[in-house]
Amino acid sequence: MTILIKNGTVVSSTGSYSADVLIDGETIAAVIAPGDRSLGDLEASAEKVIDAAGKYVIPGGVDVHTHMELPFGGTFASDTFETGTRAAAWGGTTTIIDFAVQKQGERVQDSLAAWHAKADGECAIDYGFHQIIGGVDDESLKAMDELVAEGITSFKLFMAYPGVFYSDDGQVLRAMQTAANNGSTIMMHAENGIAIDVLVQQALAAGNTDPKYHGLTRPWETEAEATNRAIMLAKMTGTPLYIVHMSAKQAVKVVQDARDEDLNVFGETCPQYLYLSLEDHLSQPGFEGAKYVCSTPLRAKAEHHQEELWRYLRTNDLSIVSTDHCPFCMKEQKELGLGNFAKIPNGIGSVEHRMDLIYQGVVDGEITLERWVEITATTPARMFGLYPRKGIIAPGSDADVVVYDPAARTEIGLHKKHHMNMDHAAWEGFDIDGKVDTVLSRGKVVIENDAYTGTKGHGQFLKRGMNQYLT
Ligand code: DUC
Ligand code: ZN
Ligand code: ZN
Repeated sequence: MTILIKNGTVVSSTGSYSADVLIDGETIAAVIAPGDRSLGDLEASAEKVIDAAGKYVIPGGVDVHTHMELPFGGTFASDTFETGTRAAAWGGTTTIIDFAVQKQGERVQDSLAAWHAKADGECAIDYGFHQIIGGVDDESLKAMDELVAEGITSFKLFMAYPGVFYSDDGQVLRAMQTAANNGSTIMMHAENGIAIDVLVQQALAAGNTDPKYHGLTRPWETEAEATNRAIMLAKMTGTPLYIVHMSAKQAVKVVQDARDEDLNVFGETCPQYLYLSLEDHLSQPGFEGAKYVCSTPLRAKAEHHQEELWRYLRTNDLSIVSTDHCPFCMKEQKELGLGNFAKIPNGIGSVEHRMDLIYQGVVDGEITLERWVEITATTPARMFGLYPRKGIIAPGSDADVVVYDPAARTEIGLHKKHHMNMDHAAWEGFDIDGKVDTVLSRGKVVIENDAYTGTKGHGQFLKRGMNQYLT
């Protein structure tokens, strides 16, 4: 099918310009200047014409941090690959990278096969995998080399969650040495889990069981310390290091210092850390704060982390905004932690809202239009070996395209209106100046006229190349 998107403003990470976009089958065939004499013929021959007058035409969002069906705390994240990728499409995200999870004693290859079994044939949009290594040993290290050949080029380790996903410093070092050798990127959940566990036990012993104590027992020092330790270990090995879901300004300062030393260290943050806080959300009365339990935790508004995170997005010390989408229902899931905050499953659902929430940063003057595209699509694609197939509107790239209407509004909060498999909305009350109008995934219209027109199984598995930012 040929589709012409005409009269729009194409936005890339480097500039915005008036152009028409011609799609032939699954890829972009041409980006055409207005007034080009061939346009009339192309319009006449296109099987479908989308008028994007007054709207932005951007590459589909690339969310490199999601957890569909993640096993956590005795339950599973409530979105399946089917429901989660459909919700992503509604929000203008056309690629996700999810995390396959290997636990101690399990073969890495088996865990990857289990993730393929969950996702293959289910997704509305394209998807790839990172691999979590929860049990670093000789066998799993060897498997890392094998996975690189299968297009899994990034591995996540945890300095938190002792007894579950945790790796000690020696294990981290060995995994980093392996990554340095095979060219892959280490992703790090940087929190000092050993110290956190002591604070958690002390809080519970003192009778402090409410959700807000989740945040109070994970102070910013635990994030900054682990971030520094991860960077030092990475420096010893020469591996590229990507710190996930950063929320503390002091931790990002450590990343900034490493980047100023020309180290291949990269920082990611998420919408929840840019908008939600310990005081206004995690400390809500009763058990309401459970909706906002995630790790790293929401930080104190009074300490001005949010303003600093936006600033670090401008200076590129934070390079990417992903979601860490990890939804749990209140009923029977978050409720597992009634009377004990440590048992509340960690995670917030946002995969549908990321593009809108970060566009609000453009409206608010925090970032430029081009930076919005860069941190939500272009850089994620380059960081994780998908560029220029994803992350840009250019001839030859996949026709993953979003027509975004800056004149419309999105009431993202209402839980009956969103499409994630949750019984509540963590973003209740958030209204955005902008709206996803039309979404194409590899040339197929998946969202149009406020309706989902995609299909389960359209999304393909993406074998990824290497990080393209390495010096
Ligand atoms: N943090 C979360 O909030 N959820 C899943 C795992 C994690 O690291
Ligand atoms: Zn994490
Ligand atoms: Zn995560």
